[in-house]
Amino acid sequence: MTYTRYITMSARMIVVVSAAFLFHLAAAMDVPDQSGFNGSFFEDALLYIDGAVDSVMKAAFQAAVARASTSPRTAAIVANLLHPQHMLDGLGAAAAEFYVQQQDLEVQYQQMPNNVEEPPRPFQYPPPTPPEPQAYYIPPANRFPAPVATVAGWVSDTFTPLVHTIKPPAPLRPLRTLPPPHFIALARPAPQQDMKNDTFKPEVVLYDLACIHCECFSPVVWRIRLMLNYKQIPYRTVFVEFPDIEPTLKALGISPASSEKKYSVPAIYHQPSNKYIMDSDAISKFLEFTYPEPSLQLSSDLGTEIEAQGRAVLGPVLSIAVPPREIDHLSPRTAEYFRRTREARWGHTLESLIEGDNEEQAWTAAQEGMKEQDKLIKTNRAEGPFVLGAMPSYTDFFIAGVMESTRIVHEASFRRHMKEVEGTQAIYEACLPWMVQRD
Ligand SMILES: N[C@@H](CCC(=O)N[C@@H](CS)C(=O)NCC(=O)O)C(=O)O
Repeated sequence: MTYTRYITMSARMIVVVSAAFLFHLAAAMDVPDQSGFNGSFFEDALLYIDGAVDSVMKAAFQAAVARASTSPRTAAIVANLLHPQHMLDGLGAAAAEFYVQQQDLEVQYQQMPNNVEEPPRPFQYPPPTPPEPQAYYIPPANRFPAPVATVAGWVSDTFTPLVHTIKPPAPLRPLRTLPPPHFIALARPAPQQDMKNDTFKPEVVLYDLACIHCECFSPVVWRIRLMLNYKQIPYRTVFVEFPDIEPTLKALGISPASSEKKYSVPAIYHQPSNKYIMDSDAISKFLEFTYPEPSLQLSSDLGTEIEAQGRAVLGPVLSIAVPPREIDHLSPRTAEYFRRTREARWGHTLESLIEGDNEEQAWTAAQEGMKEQDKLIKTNRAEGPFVLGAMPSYTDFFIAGVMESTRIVHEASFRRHMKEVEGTQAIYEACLPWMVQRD
């Protein structure tokens, strides 16, 4: 009886131990959890291949491949890449790995996952044509450089394609200050010349004073420019810096009318008559004679009085207000020249002109004169906006030239001038159509 019991117990133990052994064996053959799978796919998969080849268990190998990814599509591709698996049968682990390494990938081009950065490119302007929204990459033979999780996202189409946006550089600052709003509102179709057109033949070259805005800012040159624009004479401009006026005009063979006079702009070259002329008075007479239509009255008693009074009344105010600000509108070389020559001539700094209440005092001192000036300017107001009524004269260009020059250098002085001598506003605005060509 006892023996029978021992035999029975022994048999049960053998069954239990065998079952435990079989379970253990089955567990050993199972694949590890997905959580432990965190490297390049092939490196990790080869661990399973080792086990699979050693035990020659096809099902375990397939399971390893299938569990390599949660994406069925990835599993399908991986299985395809490793096909034909039966070639591994009978190979040792090293030989199997070598075989897998040598396989050509059937998928030649793979979309890059979106966490792979492009190499930085040098700045280019204009920007190069934007690349395709998705970059392509030929993976090295039999190696997936990306972690399986990324590969899974990529083959299952769940990643967002890279979108390259190349930011263009900020637009360049406009060189010129914009004209004031009333300028834009009032300017009528201008006698502007299409210089880009091949048929444009300038008859006049206007030598003008250079400033950093590349536009006319000299009150005297403005008189001639207004006249050229008014008469629609085709011309082009050559801007000359203050220190270059004398050498430039000398080189052209121009000489001042008398030994007291110095080289100055405006100067013109008249191409049809092959003549160089310097000095605004001489130029205005020449232009009126050569281009009589539309005519411009160059002088009148009223005009002469207004110009003389303007010089006497507003001259002192503007010669205080303008030079210290003018320097900000000149190139560095010219600003240095301007400061050196003016300060030597006047015996004080430019800035001292507007120190304290100098400027205010000058405006106050001009009060009575400005009232007189306003009355004179409005003499013929009933007939039109200009000094002589309906038609512009050279005096209007004298006034408008001073105002436009002041506006460019110091807008506050321009506005005050227009407020104190009210009649100037109508003249300035009526001259705006002839201020459109300004360079
Ligand atoms: N008398 C000359 C004077 C013109 C004038 O003063 N021009 C100034 C520029 S607004 C000039 O050229 N200055 C040269 C200098 O200061 O070196 C005219 O009416 O044309």
